[in-house]
Amino acid sequence: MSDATIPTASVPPDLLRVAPEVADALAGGRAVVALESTVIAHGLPRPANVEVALAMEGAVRAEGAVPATVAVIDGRIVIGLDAGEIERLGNSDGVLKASRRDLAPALARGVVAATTVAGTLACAVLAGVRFFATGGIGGAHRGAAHNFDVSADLQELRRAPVVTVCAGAKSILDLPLTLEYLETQGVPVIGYGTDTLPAFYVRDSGLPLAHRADTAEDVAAMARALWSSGLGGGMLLTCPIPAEHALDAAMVEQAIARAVAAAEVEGIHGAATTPFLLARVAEETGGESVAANRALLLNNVAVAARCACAYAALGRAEVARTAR
Ligand code: PSU
Ligand code: MN
Repeated sequence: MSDATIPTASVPPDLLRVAPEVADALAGGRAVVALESTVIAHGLPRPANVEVALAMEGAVRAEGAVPATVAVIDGRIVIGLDAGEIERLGNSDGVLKASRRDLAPALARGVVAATTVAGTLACAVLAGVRFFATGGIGGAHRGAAHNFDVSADLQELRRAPVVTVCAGAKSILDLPLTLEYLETQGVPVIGYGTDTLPAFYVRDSGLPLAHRADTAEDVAAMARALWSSGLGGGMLLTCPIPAEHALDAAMVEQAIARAVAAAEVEGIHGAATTPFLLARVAEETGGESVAANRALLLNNVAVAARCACAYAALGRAEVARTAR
């Protein structure tokens, strides 16, 4: 497979550290799954955040892949945090939320920063990681047609040659507009065992998707087609929350409507918008939303790990073929 990874050797070690286990797996063509850290620092309440982050790593390992949680630690991109670093991110106050635009300043200033979907993708590419799991992506916010609030996640999904696995997006966003934007950018959006876009706590947004995949092997074949053909870029795999953990759609919609109204009253905008809305929705829905969030994250990381393993197996088959 013509799957050249960008050599990390070209990045000075004071800017990038790849955990030895992750580097070994990548060098050996084995499955690695990147995990983001904004969900730890800004997306989930304490103490669930650290527990869930460690459980996600365990779930990746249980499927035979190597987890690589990504963040900026003291001015250095780290691909594969250790448990102490995950606890530090989860329990420190004032951790920066780093999208792509924030990475270089965070590195230069030597700070600790949690990476968003966009930030994590940008960093994962430096190490050659091809699979990434998260909960919900950022997207076009309600009112985006007027306020231009479209997450940099959508640009990075186009740019990074990575399969991102998520549970769709919360309807704190304008989901139809988010899908339009991804279509314009040419990002394949794939339903995993579904024909419609999942909406995070809710299995079905009612919005049809152009493509679906039913197995990890299906996804691996699409990833190979995307990258080995030279088409390039990323792919978004959307997995519905497991049915037993899904929340009532009307209850979620009411909570989100109240959160969006509160953001307007309080004049929240820019990078603060998503963390504000997430915290309000969590308050409004109580512990139920945290349990649902945990369940969908664990489901997504397991799916991502199975897809990464299937893709690694394709690579081994190709090597065996060409060696014959
Ligand atoms: N949506 C969620 N949970 C999250 C996020 C979004 O349901 O934790 C986080 C992700 O890290 C995502 C980021 O990349 O918020 C998007 O922020 P912004 O809209 O400012 O780009
Ligand atoms: Mn924004």
